[in-house]
Amino acid sequence: MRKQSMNRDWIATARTLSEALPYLQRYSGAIVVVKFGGNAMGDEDAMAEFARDIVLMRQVGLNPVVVHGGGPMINDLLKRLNIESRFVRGKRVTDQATVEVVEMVLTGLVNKRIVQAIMDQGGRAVGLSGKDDDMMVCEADDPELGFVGKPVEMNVQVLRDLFNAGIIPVVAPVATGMNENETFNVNGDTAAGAIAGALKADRLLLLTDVQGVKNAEGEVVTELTPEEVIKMTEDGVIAGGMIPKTETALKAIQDGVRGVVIIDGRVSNACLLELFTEHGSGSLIRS
Ligand code: X2W
Repeated sequence: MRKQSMNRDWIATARTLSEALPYLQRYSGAIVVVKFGGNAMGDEDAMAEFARDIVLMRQVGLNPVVVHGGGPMINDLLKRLNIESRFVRGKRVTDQATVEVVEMVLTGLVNKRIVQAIMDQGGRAVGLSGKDDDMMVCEADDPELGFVGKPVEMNVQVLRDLFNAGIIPVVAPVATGMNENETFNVNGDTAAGAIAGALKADRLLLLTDVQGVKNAEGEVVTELTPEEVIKMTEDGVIAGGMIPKTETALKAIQDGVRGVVIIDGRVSNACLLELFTEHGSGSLIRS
C-alpha cells in the first residue's frame, strides 16, 4: 500500500536516486569486475547485501562480474581433513591434495553460495571457474608453490555471452593448465585482475577488509596514479598485504582496465557508494 506521509527519509531517498542519475549514465553498459574476498563475505546478511548491490548494478545497465576468493573456507576444510597449509608471499603452497580441496571449496561451496545469494535477490547468476570454456589458462607461478597458477592465456568470450543474456557471471579462481588434466589454484586478486584486463573493464573493485591505500600519515589516499603507487611502494609506505593488491592494480591498468578501486568491503553498500555517489570510497588508482 502507498503511504501518504512524506517524512524526510523518503524525500532523502528520492533525492539520492535523483542525484545518482549522472553516475548511472556514466556507467551505463560499463563492465565492472568485483573481487569478493573470503574475509569480506561475513555472515548471511553481508552476503545478501553484497548480492543486492550486484543485482542493482545489473538492473541499471552495468555488466558486473563477480570473481571470488574463499581462503578462510579453504582453511576450514583443510583443517577438518588434517592437511597442513602454509602461505609463501601471500600465496598458498598447493600440493595435489590441497588443490583438490581448493577446487571443491571454491567451485562448489563458495561459488554456489554467491550464485544462490544473487538469485535470492532476483538476479540471474551462473557460476564458472577458469576451467569453463578455457577462460583462464595458467602455468606454474613458482616451483616452490606447487599448483599455484599464473594466468597466461585468457578467453573471456563466455563472459560477454553471459552479459548479452542478462546473466551475472560468478567466477571461482581455479584454472586449467597447458597440459591435460592440470588444475591450478589462483590467488583471487590475481584472477580478478586477469579477467578485468582481458575484458578491458571500466572498473575493477577490490573489496578488502581495509579502508584503502594509506599514506605515510596513515590517511586513506582517495586517488593515485600508477607512478605514485610505485613510489609509495619503493618508500615502504605501501607494504605487507597491500602489495599484492596494488601489484594486481598496476598490472590490470597496464592491460587496459580504466580504473582500479581498493575499497573496504565491510562498509554497507560499498560498491554502490563507490560507483553511484560523489563520495566514492577507498582508493582509486588510474593513469
Ligand atoms: C587462494 C585462493 C582463494 C583466495 C587460496 O588458496 O587461499 C592462492 O593463495 P581470498 O579469500 O580472496 O584470500 N589461492 C594461490 O584468493 O581467497
